[in-house]
Amino acid sequence: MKKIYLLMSIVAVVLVAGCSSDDDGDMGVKPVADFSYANDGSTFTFTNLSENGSTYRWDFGDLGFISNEENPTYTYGIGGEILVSLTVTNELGGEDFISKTIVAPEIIIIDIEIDGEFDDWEHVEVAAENTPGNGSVQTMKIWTVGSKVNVYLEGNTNMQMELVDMYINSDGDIQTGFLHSQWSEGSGADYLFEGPMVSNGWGSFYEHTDPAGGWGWNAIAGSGASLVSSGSVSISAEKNAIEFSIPKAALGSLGETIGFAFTEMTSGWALVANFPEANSFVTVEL
Ligand SMILES: [Ca+2]
Ligand SMILES: [Ca+2]
Repeated sequence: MKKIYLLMSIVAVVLVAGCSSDDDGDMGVKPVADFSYANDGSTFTFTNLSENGSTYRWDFGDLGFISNEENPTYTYGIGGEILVSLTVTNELGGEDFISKTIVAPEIIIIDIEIDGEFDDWEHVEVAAENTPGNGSVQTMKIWTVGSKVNVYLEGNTNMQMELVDMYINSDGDIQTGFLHSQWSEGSGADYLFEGPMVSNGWGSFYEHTDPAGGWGWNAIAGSGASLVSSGSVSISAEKNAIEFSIPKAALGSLGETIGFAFTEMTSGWALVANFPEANSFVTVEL
């Protein structure tokens, strides 16, 4: 028995010596993995700080996306804490590995539905506001991604939208269309919607016709139904809100921006208020 133990011990010593010899000699100088990163929104630029490496393998931590570039740039489709790993290998197969946790911005998906629920507007930025307490409409948001122009209006309880003249500068040019004195620093309304701001009311879109910028409009037959609206909804004791959409296809040849202004009236055509109180249309990019 003693002989067997002795033999096993000698084999073990030889094996350990053999492994040690491979690490030091055959794998070359051991690489050291390291990296830094910077981001612009969801796009991250990774800077490789590794030493003694010749090939690199990045695992971006979002299931399945890898890169062998030395200094990759990667745009995440997810947000939150993500574990990024880099494996560095030298020419002889020696390798090192490092992981770092990055934080990608939350991905916000905006999907507007005209349903009288207004949570879908939470992440859309405000396009225009009145001085608190003035007028009827007080806040406007516009979302133009997709095939429709979606609009959210929030107002005090004066905002009923029983009757509205909604002016739209759809070609982005404030010199073309109706030049409205109320918004003297920029109007150029190529379209007008006149009627109650409810879906399928008697309202209609009108196309501007007077080349001199005066009050000249042609009704577009059957166009009122293309305005899809929630109607004015009470959201608190002091506030009403409304959301509506207009198909982009209903607004002729669009420019790079679109501008809006409103004159709200009672059902008896008495003025309630104009929006915005600024003297040019509320304008956003398309
Ligand atoms: Ca909604
Ligand atoms: Ca215009």
